[in-house]
Amino acid sequence: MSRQTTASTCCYCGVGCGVLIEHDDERILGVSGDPAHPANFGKLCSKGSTLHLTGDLAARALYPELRLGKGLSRARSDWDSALDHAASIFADTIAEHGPDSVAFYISGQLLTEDYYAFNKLARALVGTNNIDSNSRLCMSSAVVGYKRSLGADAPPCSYEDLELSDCVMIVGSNMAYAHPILFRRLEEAKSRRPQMKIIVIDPRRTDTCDLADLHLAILPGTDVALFHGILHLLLWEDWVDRDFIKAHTEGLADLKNLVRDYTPAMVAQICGISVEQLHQCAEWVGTSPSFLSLWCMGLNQSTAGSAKNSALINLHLATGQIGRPGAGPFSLTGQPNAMGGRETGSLSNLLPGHRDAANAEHRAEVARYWGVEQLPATTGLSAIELFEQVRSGKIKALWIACTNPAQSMPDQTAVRDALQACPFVVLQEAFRTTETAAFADLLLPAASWGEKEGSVTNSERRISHVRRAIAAPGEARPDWAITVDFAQRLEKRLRPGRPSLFAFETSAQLFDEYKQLTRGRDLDLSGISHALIDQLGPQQWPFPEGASSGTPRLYLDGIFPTDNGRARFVAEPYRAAKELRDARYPLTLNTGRLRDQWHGMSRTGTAAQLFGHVNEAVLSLHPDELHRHRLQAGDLVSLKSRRGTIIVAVDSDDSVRPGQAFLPMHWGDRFLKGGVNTLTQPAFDPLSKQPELKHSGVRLEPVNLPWQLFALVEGNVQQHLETLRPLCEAFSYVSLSLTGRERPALLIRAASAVAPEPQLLQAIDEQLGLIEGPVLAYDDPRRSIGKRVRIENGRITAIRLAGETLARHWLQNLWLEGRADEQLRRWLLAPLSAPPGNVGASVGGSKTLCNCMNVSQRAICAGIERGLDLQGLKQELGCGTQCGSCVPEIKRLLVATAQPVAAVS
Ligand SMILES: Nc1nc2c(c(=O)[nH]1)N[C@H]1C(S)=C(S)[C@@H](COP(=O)(O)OP(=O)(O)OC[C@H]3O[C@@H](n4cnc5c(=O)[nH]c(N)nc54)[C@H](O)[C@@H]3O)O[C@H]1N2
Ligand SMILES: Nc1nc2c(c(=O)[nH]1)N[C@H]1C(S)=C(S)[C@@H](COP(=O)(O)OP(=O)(O)OC[C@H]3O[C@@H](n4cnc5c(=O)[nH]c(N)nc54)[C@H](O)[C@@H]3O)O[C@H]1N2
Ligand code: SF4
Ligand SMILES: [Mo]
Repeated sequence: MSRQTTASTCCYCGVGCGVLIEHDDERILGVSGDPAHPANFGKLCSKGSTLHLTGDLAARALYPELRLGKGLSRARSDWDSALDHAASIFADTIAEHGPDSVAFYISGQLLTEDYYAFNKLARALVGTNNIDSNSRLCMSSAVVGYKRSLGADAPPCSYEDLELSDCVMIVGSNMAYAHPILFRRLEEAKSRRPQMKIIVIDPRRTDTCDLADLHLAILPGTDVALFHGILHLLLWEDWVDRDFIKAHTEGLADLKNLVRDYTPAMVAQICGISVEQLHQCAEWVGTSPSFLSLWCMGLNQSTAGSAKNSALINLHLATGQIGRPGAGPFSLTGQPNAMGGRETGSLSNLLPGHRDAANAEHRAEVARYWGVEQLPATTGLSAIELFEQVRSGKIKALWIACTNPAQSMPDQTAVRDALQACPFVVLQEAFRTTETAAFADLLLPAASWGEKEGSVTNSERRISHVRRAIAAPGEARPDWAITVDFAQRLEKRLRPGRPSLFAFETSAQLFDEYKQLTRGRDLDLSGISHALIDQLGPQQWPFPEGASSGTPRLYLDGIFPTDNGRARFVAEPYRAAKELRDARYPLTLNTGRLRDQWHGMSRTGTAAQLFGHVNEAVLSLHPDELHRHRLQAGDLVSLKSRRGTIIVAVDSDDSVRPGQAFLPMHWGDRFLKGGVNTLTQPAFDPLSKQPELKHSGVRLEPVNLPWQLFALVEGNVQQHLETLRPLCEAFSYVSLSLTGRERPALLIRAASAVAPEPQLLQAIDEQLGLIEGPVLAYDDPRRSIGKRVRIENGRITAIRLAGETLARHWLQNLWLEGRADEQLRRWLLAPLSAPPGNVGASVGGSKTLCNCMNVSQRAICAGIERGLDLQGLKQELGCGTQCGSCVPEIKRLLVATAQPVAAVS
């Protein structure tokens, strides 16, 4: 087969970069940035550029699988039987318990056409508003913020504004990790125009702070107080745009009354910053010729998420910093098509075309267009409420697509109970390995990135055509096709003899039907089609029929899509996060992203290379906090919240303030026993219903888990993971990851209070290939200590240490170097457990900073010691020369070496 290139988009974040997929019609061979795509102009970050290395077929869902009774295991089925079965269960449930006894939980990672099919299915055919998406955990506070402050859910800016702005405030966003290509654009702009001011507002000192002129490490959840404090100063200093306020806004009087109380001293105290910092921030916001704000989950994932969004937009309205180049409130959308979800009505309270389910006129418009008598008026359930009602038994059939709630929803114990209790769970998934897959009664294999066609909208309202490069593996089908097929079977039962609502054969037909519902609305994209994007390239809405180009910026005329055309100041007082630190839970747990992992790791977790940057879930704590708890980096602790407990290793990290703790969000039960969201809370914002995933009260308790296990095994890592993870369930602490680039291996660390039964260890050894063949073993059953290594062709291919694991770094390094020498043999066959001689550098120290060029932190530090600067490091080691994602970290190492900080005693 000849090599070909297909232009498409990256399936990860909301930047929406264009990618060129290199393939031979059967396999994807490589990816590169699409130079013609206006989001990234050819660049890709460390996740985008490794897309072709992910998606191991061994982890993919390939055939429909059906479970015919709880307690039984699923068996392979075929599409006809599977979908007929699902249709009959849904039809029966609806007939017996009404339309609101079923629900759909979908995802910001679906394509616009997929969403549209799901919305029509739920609202027009089933007759329920119980259709919500994981965007409830992500963007719903921004949706409320835009709608109530500006009148419509429309981010008004363009990426270009990052380059044009004089003052950029990045708040609750670690864009260096989460929106790297936009961060690259900002870095370049700042290096061209160093006078541009960058403010970062984040309780942690993240890599994003690398670019900041001012970092406000506010106390978690205090953003509303901060924004009101800034507005207080803007009004006091007269840094406001009175003409704009008068001509284009309403409601300032009430807000003025409110913010009068937010004096600098009080705000500085609430936020845990200095009055000088507050003043500096207000001055730059108020006096810069243009002011842009960028925000993400630090604002949205909060019980005050809606208030935070509106309080930030207030600052733009007061200064007239909206509707012109380099200015405006600009939410960074998380998922690749969270925007498309909002446009098509994929939250329970919305309807297609930026309409509201609670609005009778909106319902009538859509019902008329769809040719049904009416749409349901009952309020639909939002994600947290939805799973509550699954748990209480009110929802009896649940359809989940393209999301992994058994990993990503807060309060996992409740979520897993709900999934367990639900009589019928359907899961439409590309990977059969996810935590949620274990609960599915029907697993439907979905085509994934590179295998499906449709459209997505990125953060700047730009619609791209997602193109298919290769056929989906096995029997996997595109999401819209699965949904339409199911809907056709269901309508035969629910509306027999009536014309089909789902006569779609291509995704373009779905798009063409959908776009008419946007006609005349703020997001009017009736002029766009798949073919038009192919012709003109990706376009920004609004793009009404007859237009020749899209719309880079909204509200240039100061007219807003509210009833009277005026934007609204929103006056809401600061409310603290729900779980404040107290004597029982003295730490605030913050959770968030790592650079190289994506959410529950169904895709990124298949590439060993992507574990190189951070190999294990560790709890970051300030050195003082470690000291106070008498802990050392690497120690295991029991981390408790009001909802559950997990056991995890701690690390010393002075980018986290004392009293706080940070855990990456990515590790679910598959990779870390219990998973991170066992701890997080379901409390949500009253308007957006978005849960407070960023702040949970926790405490640390010491654990005594003297019996430890370390294992490493090469080969089919997905299969090893699948068989070994359940065997590890008996241990208190279990952490799995992949390692190695050329020869990927599965790595297991586990610990428990007492040694396991010998049979369990034997079962594990069997899986590891450490029973027979070229295996060297030393066992001391009396001490419950044992070591086994498999050596093939002079190289280690599997390791297992039990009891204690002192030699693990040494062995892992030997494995990495492909060595299996006499010294190893002698050590293996002796009762010694500690490694011979020098333990060798810990493998932890060789964390891969530059993933593209495979350059370790150790190599970079050595280079810095030799006197190399950034340019020198790039030239000599090649690090940071490709995607650039590691440059902020390299710069930090350079700074740390230049000004050694006093060691913490
Ligand atoms: N590498 C990577 N990139 C991703 C994703 C991924 O999984 N991996 N996921 C994508 C998705 S869906 C999303 S939603 C985005 C999320 O992108 P971000 O929101 O940028 O990422 P997070 O790390 O979740 O959180 C951002 C920051 O909020 C801070 N924060 C916590 N509490 C507060 C607070 O009270 N106030 C303020 N001001 N800040 C606070 C945290 O310390 C954290 O640094 O990333 C997208 N991009
Ligand atoms: N503690 C904590 N929890 C969080 C967050 C946090 O910051 N902290 N962030 C929250 C946020 S912002 C988000 S967006 C959520 C994300 O949470 P999830 O939505 O659960 O995240 P993913 O793991 O990306 O799930 C997407 C699933 O779709 C599958 N998939 C991939 N491609 C396709 C496809 O084409 N079709 C189908 N049908 N399936 C496909 C993937 O294998 C994956 O299992 O997590 C939330 N949870
Ligand atoms: S910034 Fe990275 S993850 Fe996001 S779309 Fe671009 S390449 Fe993909
Ligand atoms: Mo998200």
